[in-house]
Amino acid sequence: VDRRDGKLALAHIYVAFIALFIGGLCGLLQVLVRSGKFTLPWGIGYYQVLTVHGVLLGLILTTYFILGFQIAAMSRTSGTFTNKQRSLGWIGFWIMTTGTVAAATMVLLNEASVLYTFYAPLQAHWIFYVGMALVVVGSWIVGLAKIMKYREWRKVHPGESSPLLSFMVIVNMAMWIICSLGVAVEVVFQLIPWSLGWVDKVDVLLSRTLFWYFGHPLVYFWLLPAYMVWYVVIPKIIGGKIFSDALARLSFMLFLLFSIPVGFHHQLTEPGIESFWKFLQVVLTMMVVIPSLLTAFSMFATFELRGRQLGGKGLFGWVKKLPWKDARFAVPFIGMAAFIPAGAGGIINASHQMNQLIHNTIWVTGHFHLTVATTVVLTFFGASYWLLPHLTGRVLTKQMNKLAIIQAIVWTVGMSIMSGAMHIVGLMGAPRRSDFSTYGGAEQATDWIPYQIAQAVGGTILFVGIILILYIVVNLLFFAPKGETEFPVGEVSENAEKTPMWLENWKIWLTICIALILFAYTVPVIDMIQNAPPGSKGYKFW
Ligand code: HAS
Repeated sequence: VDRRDGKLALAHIYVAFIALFIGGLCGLLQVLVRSGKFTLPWGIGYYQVLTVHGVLLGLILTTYFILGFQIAAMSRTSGTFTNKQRSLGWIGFWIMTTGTVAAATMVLLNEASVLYTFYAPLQAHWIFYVGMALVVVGSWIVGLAKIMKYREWRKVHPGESSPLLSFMVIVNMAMWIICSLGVAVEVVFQLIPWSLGWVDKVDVLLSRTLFWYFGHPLVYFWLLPAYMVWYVVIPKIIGGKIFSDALARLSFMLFLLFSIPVGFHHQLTEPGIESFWKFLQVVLTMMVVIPSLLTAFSMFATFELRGRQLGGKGLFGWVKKLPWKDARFAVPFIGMAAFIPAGAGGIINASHQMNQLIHNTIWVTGHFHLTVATTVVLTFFGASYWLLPHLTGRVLTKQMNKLAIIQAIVWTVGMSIMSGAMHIVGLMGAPRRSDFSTYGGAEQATDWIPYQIAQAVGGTILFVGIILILYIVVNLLFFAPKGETEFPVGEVSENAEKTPMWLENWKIWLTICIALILFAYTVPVIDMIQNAPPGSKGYKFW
């Protein structure tokens, strides 16, 4: 990666790890409060801390790390950014960072304790919403730079498939741009006018719908960079080949199609949406499971082929041949393994009837700590072990490699305890997002306490994991020995079929994507606007 592009990528990654530190600290405070054995000092509120935790880890750490990783990936596979493209990247970065500082300041001042989902009826200071809007607009500008780079590559190479990693970056970015339009509309037309007092009321159902139109694809915006590492980088690290370029592209395109028109599976218990539309979106949710199953198949195939090439015999003998001592492989692998129960939990959530049982319980929190906070985050950590030294011109020492594996083990132990306890106690009815550990002295709540203490134990172990990763990151950024580290990019197996060009025909895919969104949302949104509660239609913008 060109040094100037590397600087831009690194700027994003710095912000990501600062967010990890502050957000992680707030996570520790939260599990301690929920254990019922600890009270926050100086009048700090539970929801204030929960908002810092969710916004910094769910929105800031992820978005910054992903944008930084994508810049490096584009530069590595499509060539150095032009000065104009790089300048756009920097403009976007600074707009996002201004927004982040503005929003974070409001949350820290307790003027925006509205949680990371920030839909109505909880209301924040208008500066928080403007800050979040700047984060989104800034990210679009960074995205534009990547799209320009991609178009330039395709112009110079007519009739050729683009480099796989660049293609994946563009699918990831397209998904982000299309879905963040929903939250942008919510913020600009509902939340900002409302928080400024220009309108008295907003339609809460519409606000939640616009948020979840964004909020579900958001989780795949987090997942796809992890899949980029699994599909493209891991085969190279283990000395194997990419199983199939076409399968990888198909799986990414299926994500683009099916990740957006599914927001209602977060609103299955909500009145005001007809059950037909909920059913339709549940069906589409089951469709979005398919590209993950394709990915699982592809990963197993890659591992088995390589293990057997190295002499692994019998049904599972090849497993032993994989490079378990290499943190660049072992750490993301733990993330993959975690995705098996995590994904199964997701399918339970999406099943309309079972959703009645788990909705708004801490089971959901357990689910997303396995998906985003284990599968995705451990893959990002694993990627950092080659990406950071590659960008800083350093090397990961043997000692740091060992520490990285210990870090992943600490994370796995902490997360298994914390997320396991969340899943179990969620089934016992313990609500999420509640600091009322004793639930007004209700008898049922006494059964929850041991699990909440287990969450505190797991959360504390996880915080040790955060200290360890930050130690390794600081080492890789500033102190590790100088040297060359490779940005690993795998080659496609010679046995794979040639990638058909229609997989990169954006006209077809974007048309289907928009048609599915219109099909899933037009009628229910018109219904919502027509049936909006009295007074909430009074704003000038609809
Ligand atoms: Fe989810 C709620 C459904 C995936 C994140 N999800 C959330 C929330 C978050 C989140 C943050 O339908 C909470 C939002 C809030 O604050 O309210 N989720 C699903 C489904 C999937 C799914 C069907 N979620 C994710 C991913 C996330 C994420 C990924 C983040 C990155 N989720 C829901 C639903 C809700 C929900 C409902 C709302 C619940 C409610 O009522 O509030 C699927 O995409 C999952 C498919 C995955 C698989 C697994 C494939 C396995 C692979 C690994 C292979 C392993 C290998 C290694 C090769 C089918 C690819 C081998 C290793 C060995 C050891 C053998």
